[in-house]
Order: sequence, then C-alpha cells, then structure tokens
Amino acid sequence: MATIVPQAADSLEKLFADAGSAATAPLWTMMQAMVPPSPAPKAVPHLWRWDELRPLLDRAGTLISADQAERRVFMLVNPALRPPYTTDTLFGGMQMILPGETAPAHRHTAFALRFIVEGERGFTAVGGEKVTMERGDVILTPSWEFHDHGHEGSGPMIWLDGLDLPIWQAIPVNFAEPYAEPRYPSKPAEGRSRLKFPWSEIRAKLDGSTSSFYSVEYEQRERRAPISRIVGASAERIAAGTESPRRRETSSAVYHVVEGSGSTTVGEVELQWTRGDTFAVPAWMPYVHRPRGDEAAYLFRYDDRPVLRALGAYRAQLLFPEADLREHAPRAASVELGGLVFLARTIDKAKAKLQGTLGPYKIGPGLSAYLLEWLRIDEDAFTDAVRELREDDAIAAWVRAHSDPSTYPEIGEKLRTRGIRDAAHRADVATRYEWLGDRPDLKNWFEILDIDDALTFAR
Ligand code: GTQ
Ligand code: FE2
Repeated sequence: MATIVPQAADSLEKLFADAGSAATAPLWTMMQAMVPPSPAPKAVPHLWRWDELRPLLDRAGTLISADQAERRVFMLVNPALRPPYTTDTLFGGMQMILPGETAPAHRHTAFALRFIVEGERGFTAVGGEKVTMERGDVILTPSWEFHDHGHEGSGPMIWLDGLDLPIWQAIPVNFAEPYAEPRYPSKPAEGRSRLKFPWSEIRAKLDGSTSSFYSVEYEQRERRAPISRIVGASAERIAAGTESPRRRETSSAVYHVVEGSGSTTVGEVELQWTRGDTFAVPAWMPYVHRPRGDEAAYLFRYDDRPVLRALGAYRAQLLFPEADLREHAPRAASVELGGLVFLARTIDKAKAKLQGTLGPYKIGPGLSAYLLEWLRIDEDAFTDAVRELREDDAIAAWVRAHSDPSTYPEIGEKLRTRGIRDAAHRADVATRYEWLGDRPDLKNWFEILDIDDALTFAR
C-alpha cells in the first residue's frame, strides 16, 4: 500500500536556502543596502602628514630604485578601505624620483595628474613631450599616452599623483602597456605646454579676486572642459580670518595644502593641516576650511565631478544653490530687478563668487562691473550685502538705498545698448567668445550673452 508523504509546508527559510543553491538571493531582505536612501561613501575623512610621508620616501629612496619599483609611490590608503582607495573614487599617491633615475615608460587607460610638492628640474615625458617640474605645477597624463619620469636636478623630486584607479575597480577594464625602452622619445614642449599648469598662473588668478573664498578650476588648454572625463581639479584660496562656505557634494575630493595652515571640518572630524599635507574628503560629507594665523591658505584639490556629471549624479548643497554657475547660466541680462536690468544677473554672479561656483563667469571686467561702477557701489560692499541679505528684494532695497534711483533709466539704457565697438574690439572679444567669429551680425551685449549662456550649457 502506498504511503502518502505529506508535503512539508514551504517556508521563507527553505526558499532562501533553495534560492542560494540556485545562485540567487532575495532582494527584499537587503533593499536598503542595494538601493540606499542617500549617498553612502565607505571612505572616512583622513589626513596624511607631509612630515610623516617625507621620511618614508627617503627610506624607500635608499632601499629601492625607481627603475626596480617602476614607480616609487606610497599610496595614500583610506583607513576604511584598501589600496587603491584614497576616497571611494580617487587614488592619491606620493611619488619620489632621485637625480639620474628613470621611472620607465608605460601607458594605461587610467588618467593621472601630478601636483609637484618638492624639487625642481625633474621631468615627465608624456606622449613625446618633455615637461619639466617645479613646485606647485600640475602636470597631466591623459589616458593612453606613454609617460616616463626622470630627474636632471639635485635632491629628491616629489609629487602627489592623482589617478582615477578606484573607478577602474568598478569597471575593471583598465589596462596598461609597457614601452619597449625605458624612455619614450620626447622633446621639450614648444612654448606653453597643453599638459602643464604652473602654480604662478593659478595663484595669480586666485589673488586677482577680492573674495574671501575663491576657487579656480583647471581646464584643458584647448577648450572649456575639465582636465579629464573622470577627474577634475581646482585650487582654492581662503583669506586669513575667514572660512570657506560650508559645502557638501556627491563628489569626493583629495586636497593638498600648497600654502598656509589651518583645519578642515569634515562631518564630525577635524583635520589639522599645514603645507605639504594631503587629506581626503569623502562624498556627501559637509566640509569647511579655516586657515590659521594671519596668512591666506591655498589648497589644491582634485575630485570626481566630471564623471559624476556624466552619470547625472552630481549634486551639491551650497550656500546659494540657485547660483551654481558651473551647472547653469545666471539670470539673463534683460531680467529687471528693482528697476535695473543686469542686477539679477549680477546677484547670481556675486553669490557664485562667494561660494566658488562661478564656473565660466566673471564679474569684472564687463557689464556687471559697469553696473556697479555707474551705481557708484563698491563691489566688495555689494558682495557683503548679497551674503547678508540673500533675497532679491532685500538686495534691491539695499542697492536703492546706496545709489541714486534717478540715474537708473540712463544706466539701463547704457547697459541695453552697449555692444562691440569695432573690429579690434571684436577680435579681442572673440578670444573669449569663439563662436562670435561666425556671427559678424551680432553687436549687442545682451544678445551676445543670451546666446553664449545657451551655448555654454548646450550638451
Ligand atoms: O607615475 O605613471 O601613483 O602609472 C600610479 C600609477 C603613478 C605613474 C602612480 C602610475 C603612476
Ligand atoms: Fe603611469
């Protein structure tokens, strides 16, 4: 007689066991972890002190040659992660080469930048172009170009390497190729190299601003674009006795202290820094820099903003979210506020300047500077008012109280009708607005700015 074996009741436990055997797993037990409610970087804020790294490099210099090592680099390993993570998306390493040494030529899909920390007359040869190094220079190694390093000076040559290696852990199709010889044939660059950004140039831009906080983005020489499709870089100046605006971004950053000392609060952590130190700011943690003493601080940083933008994942919480001119244009020239054209646009630019998000815009020279000049309002006083008052109406009332409203119709007329004066002026303007060469019919600034705003953010 056949016995009937009762079918044991099914259970989630059994289901999970069988699902595991079938190389599957239920999403619903880990929904939050797989699709988290907010950005969840694994990296922690951390600082690497120059006076700790420097002796390590010295010792490495006596124990291994650049040739043996291929690259004599101490990776800056985030304490919460493993190599090559300095942040979740960025790699930082401190590299040293000694006089007469060769770090042999290779190429890889990963992008690299170098920020020169110590020494002179070192060089890196990139794609046949020999680029000499000096403290503060930023030198680019674009993807897939052969590069080797050497040193024709005396004493150690040390720099910070910034690479996108962590990205290639998630997309593991990074590959490298050695060159057949230690050196790839190269010649010194003729004139200004497309690969090099001297510190003197960047510092002059930073010092050209009256803002207590100012940020300059490194852009490709040939066109308005970040230095690579994955990694961007900028330099920041924070005046003594002030602090940077509190920010948080979905991008992470590696900072290097070029001049000055101070501290950065990242989330709950306070990092104390001085010249030569390097620190990691993970994604989405609020951070603010404060210089110490009576000197301004100059910081270099690289970040993953370009790749986040490409992925549609760049977000920032800023002091003035409406004024991120890296992402969108300011209000149009013709927008009137308090009886004045161009005032709304100038407010947007002042806000952007305050928080380091001017992107391709500037306040002066140009119509914003003329507006303030004709109103007899000092730019610094105006910027302070924007910072304090924040709202359009309050700022417009302040402007009214600090200028003569009977002059507004005339000022408006002058601004509206201002345009390109002659061929020489046009040639000069066309160095900044390249597309103008194709539009000889255009003269009026308001029209030019409208078109340029649209072109700047056209994708
Ligand atoms: O100098 O070519 O820090 O290929 C990591 C990978 C430096 C370099 C690094 C590299 C290099
Ligand atoms: Fe390399």
